[in-house]
Amino acid sequence: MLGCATEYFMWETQDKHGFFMTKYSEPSPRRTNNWLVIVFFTALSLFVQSVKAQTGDYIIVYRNHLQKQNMLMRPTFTVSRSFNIIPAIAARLDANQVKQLQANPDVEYIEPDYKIYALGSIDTNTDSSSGINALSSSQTIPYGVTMVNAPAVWSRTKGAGVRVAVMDTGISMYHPDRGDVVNSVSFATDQNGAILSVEDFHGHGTHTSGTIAAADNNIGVVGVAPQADLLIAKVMDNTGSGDVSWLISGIEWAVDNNAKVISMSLGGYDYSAALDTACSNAYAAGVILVAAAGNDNVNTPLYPAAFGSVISVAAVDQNKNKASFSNYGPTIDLAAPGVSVYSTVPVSSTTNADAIWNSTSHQANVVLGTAPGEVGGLICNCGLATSADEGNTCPNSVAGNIAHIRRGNITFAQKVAHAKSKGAIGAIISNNVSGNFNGTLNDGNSLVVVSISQADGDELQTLAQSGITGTVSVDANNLYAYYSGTSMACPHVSGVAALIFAADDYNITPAEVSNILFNSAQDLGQPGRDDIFGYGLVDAYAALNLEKMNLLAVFASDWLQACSSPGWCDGMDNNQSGRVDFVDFAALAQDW
Ligand SMILES: [Ca+2]
Ligand SMILES: [Ca+2]
Repeated sequence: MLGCATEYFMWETQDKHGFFMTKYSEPSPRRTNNWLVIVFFTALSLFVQSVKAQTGDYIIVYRNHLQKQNMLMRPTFTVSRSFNIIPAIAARLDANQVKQLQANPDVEYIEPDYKIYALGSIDTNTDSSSGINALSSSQTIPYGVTMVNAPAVWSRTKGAGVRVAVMDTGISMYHPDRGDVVNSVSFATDQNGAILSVEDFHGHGTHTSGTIAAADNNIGVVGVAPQADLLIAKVMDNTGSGDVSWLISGIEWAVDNNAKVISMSLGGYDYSAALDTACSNAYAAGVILVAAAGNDNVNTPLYPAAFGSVISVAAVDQNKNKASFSNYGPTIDLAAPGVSVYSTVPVSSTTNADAIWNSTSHQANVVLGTAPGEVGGLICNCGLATSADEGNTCPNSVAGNIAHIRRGNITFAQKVAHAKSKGAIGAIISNNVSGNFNGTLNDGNSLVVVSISQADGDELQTLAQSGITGTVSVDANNLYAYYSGTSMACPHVSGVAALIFAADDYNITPAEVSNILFNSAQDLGQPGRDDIFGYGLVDAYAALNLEKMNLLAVFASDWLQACSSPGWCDGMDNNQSGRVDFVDFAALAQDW
């Protein structure tokens, strides 16, 4: 919901852009302002009441950074996370600690560390058997990318140089159609507090990232802004949920890494004042924030989408009708395709894997985090691949060949990292107990890696001693899938925002980008802004045209200003009006 913030910045925009913005702007900011104030205070009183002292995870917001720093120098509890974007920390507190902090005059407020959720999932109504082979098919443009008119502007820009930060479940680092990831980080932890890898074992983050920036090559799909630079922040775990504190860390990291767009296909119904402030501060720092409106077909604000500093995106289907699940209401800003959206997904545990030697297929399972593909060569025994002794080290001959590794002692990721360091192109991990198993490379890996049973491993161990060749494969047929949700609508808007930033040759502000997005959207449903589609369907082509007009308006006003100085525009009164005016400018601008 970009309401009050838009209005505040609108005055600047009008000054700068003159008639263009005033002509197109039609916000109803008073109503949304009041609404926001009511929500804010209702939520404030709710959480003040709800923080009854009990052990749990909290966000503690100090009155300023100095007071937070003072506390950090002599903490009375374990701090799990400290923020710079807001003067706050996250911590697990018991009842007494909560009471003490609530009475501390340095503390502005304490709120529970609420949960956030991924807002999209595999569309089971769509035939997944139409999955294309990433490595052999030609590239298709998903319907949503076409519906938002992205291909119509690709001759002008594909988003190059603009950093889009994706707050999600991570990304499949070794997807062959992955966009350009310039930096990545994980703020998600497991139940023991250990940081999870950025590798996406859920699928949601790889899917939303693909809609923004899947590579424009000759395979798979293509994103809205295929040359945008992706910043990947893992703020949800491999079940698709996370904590508000993880998201605040992700937003802070995105701002620190010069993101222009933050894409948030996630949310929850609990109002977090800390997250609200973090989003406002990111917006003030020059970042445009986009989020999914929610999938419950209700008129209920979902956060972060409903914050004043965030663009809330509802979902439409292939016919531009409201998606049956899409939330609605006064906080909706824009609509975008969110039903049966085709995009990239990681190799899943149900993907076909194979290990072949002696011309025989042996039962093999995918080791999650593997690269897809097929590799062949000599199979070399690496023992446990711990590099502790010669028997547990890959031989140099593994370079360009396949490592056979026994399970045990260290993680699969460590084993495969060792094999990779010796030049292996694939790996087979055999069980150390009876039967087959499913493993996960918790940091992802670029090798093709499968697992086999202990019995097959014993056979392979013996054969490899005297030299044997084989192949290892992980199917590349299921690297794309149809998902539905407002999570799928959100990245279409994020991608178009990136295209606007990339097309702009002056320092455009987030407020100007949102104005352009709203005023260029295709109106749907009731005329004008409405509670189902907001300002309408996001439209890259119309947005870039409007951006160009705004640019001309800025030049025109600067130019006319300069012409008021004596001697500056002598001889430019082409229409003989007695002064240099807009008509003269328009004639001049025709040649630009
Ligand atoms: Ca592609
Ligand atoms: Ca409308």
